Amino acid sequence: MATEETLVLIKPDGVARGLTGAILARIEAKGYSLVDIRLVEPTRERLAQHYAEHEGKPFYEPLLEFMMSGPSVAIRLAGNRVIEGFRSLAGTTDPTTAAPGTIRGDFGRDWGVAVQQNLVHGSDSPESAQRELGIWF
Ligand code: YYY
Ligand code: MG
Repeated sequence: MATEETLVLIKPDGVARGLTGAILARIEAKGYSLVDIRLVEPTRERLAQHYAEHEGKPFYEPLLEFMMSGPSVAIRLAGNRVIEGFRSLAGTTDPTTAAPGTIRGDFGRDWGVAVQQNLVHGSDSPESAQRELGIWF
């Protein structure tokens, strides 16, 4: 068994829409362990570190503004192959086309909101997970 840790964020839209409990229920139902969890209102500096790979892209500024619009729930999550597994649970980036059964596919709105409002973040590799956990915890 390959136990790993990943960073999960329930983004400001998920918290504001009262979906924290529903999202946590899916994470727990899958059998993952909450190692640490906290409500965070991130600074621009923290977000710039977190989203460094996207600096300069057209969606970068709106993404940071959105991420500063309210608190997020940051989770240190552990489990067997949890990095890939949580990404699968989350669904693809754009909620409009994310598969039913995924967090983004089931809860993501496809009217009048940008792609950035896709409810959750999950680290995409072991290297990203280590880096991002260091930024948020
Ligand atoms: O890892 P994931 O969150 O699925 O997507 P990324 O490509 O890393 O992009 C990070 C974040 O940026 C995404 O969750 C929404 C936002 N975003 C966007 O607003 N518009 C895009 N065209 C691509 C990404
Ligand atoms: Mg990403």
